[in-house]
Amino acid sequence: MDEAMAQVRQALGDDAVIVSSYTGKRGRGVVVVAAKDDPRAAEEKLSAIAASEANDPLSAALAFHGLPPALARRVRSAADGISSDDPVLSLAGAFDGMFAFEPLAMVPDKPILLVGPPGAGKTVLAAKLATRAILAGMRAHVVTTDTVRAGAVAQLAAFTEILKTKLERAATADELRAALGRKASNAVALVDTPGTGPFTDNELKDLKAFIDAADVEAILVQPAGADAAESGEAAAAFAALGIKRMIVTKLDVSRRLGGILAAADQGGLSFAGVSVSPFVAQGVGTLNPVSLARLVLRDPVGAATITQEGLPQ
Ligand SMILES: Nc1nc2c(ncn2[C@@H]2O[C@H](COP(=O)(O)OP(=O)(O)O)[C@@H](O)[C@H]2O)c(=O)[nH]1
Ligand SMILES: [Mg+2]
Repeated sequence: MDEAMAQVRQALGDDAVIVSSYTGKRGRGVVVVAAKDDPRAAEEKLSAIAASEANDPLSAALAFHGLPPALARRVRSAADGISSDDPVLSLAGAFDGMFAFEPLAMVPDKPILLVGPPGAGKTVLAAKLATRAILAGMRAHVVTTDTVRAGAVAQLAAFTEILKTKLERAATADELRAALGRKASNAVALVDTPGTGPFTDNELKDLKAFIDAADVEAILVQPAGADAAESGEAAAAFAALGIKRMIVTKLDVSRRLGGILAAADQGGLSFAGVSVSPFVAQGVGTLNPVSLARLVLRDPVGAATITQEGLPQ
C-alpha cells in the first residue's frame, strides 16, 4: 500500500484524493483509485461537451421533434454516413434514402380519394386540388362520400359553388363508381370522404369499400404536429388498406415533425404534398428531402410560421 500511495503522489501530486483502495486479484497487490480535484479541468470538460452539443444540431433537433427512438437512431446513422459540413445536406441525404417524395401530378391519372382521421383537412384539400385543376385549365369533378354528417356537404359546396363546379354525393360504393363514371375526360376527379378512425375496424371497412369501388388512388391526409407513436400507428393502419402516399396538412400550426416522419416510416408512405394554410387560395406545396431537412433543423422557437413561399412549389 505504501508503494501504491507513493506512485499516486508521484503521478497526481500531494493534493490527490484517494477514492477507493482494495486488495488485488487473488490477494496479490493493492489497487488504489485516486483523483485530483482540478476545477479548471472540470470546466474545460463541460465547455467541450457544450461545444459538441452546439456542433450537433441534428441530435438536438431529433430530440425536439420527438421521433420514436428507433427512427431517430436510423436517421442519425444515415446522416452520419453522409460526409458534409452542412447538417442540412447530411439530413437531406438521410431523408432521401429513407423516404420517398412523389408530388401529386398536376393532372393525376386516377381519381384521388382523400382519406384520414376527422379534422385532418380533407375537405379543404379537396377544394384546394379542385382549384388547382381549374387554374391549370382543366375541370374538376368533385364527389363527396361524407353525406351523413350535418353540414359536411355544405362545407364543400361552399367551395365548389365559387368554382362553378358541380358537387356529386355518393352515399355508397356503387354510387361512387357511378359518379366517377360520369367524369369528363378533361376533368380531375377528387373524392372527399368522412373522417375515418384508424383504429375503428368498421370505419376502416367502410372506407375500404369506397377505395375498392373504382380505380382510384386513396391518399392519406395526415395532420402535422400529432404525437409520433400515434401518427405512426395510424399511418400503418391506413397503409394496410393499400394507401401509398400522404399529404401533410397543418404544417403552419405545428412545430414538431416527429409525427409526420413516423407516419412516413411506419406506413411506408411517400410525401405527396403539404398544406400550410386553411385558405383554399393558398394551394398545396411539395416537400423534398432538402426542404424537409430544413424544417427539421430550423430553430423552432425563433422561426416564423411555415408558409407556402418557404416551400418548393
Ligand atoms: N392552419 C391550417 N388549418 C387547416 C389546414 N387544413 C385544414 N385546416 C383547417 O382544419 C379544420 C378541418 O379541416 P377540414 O378540411 O374540414 O377537415 P376534414 O375533417 O378532414 O375534412 C378546418 O378548420 C380547416 O380550415 C392547414 O393546412 N392549416
Ligand atoms: Mg371533411
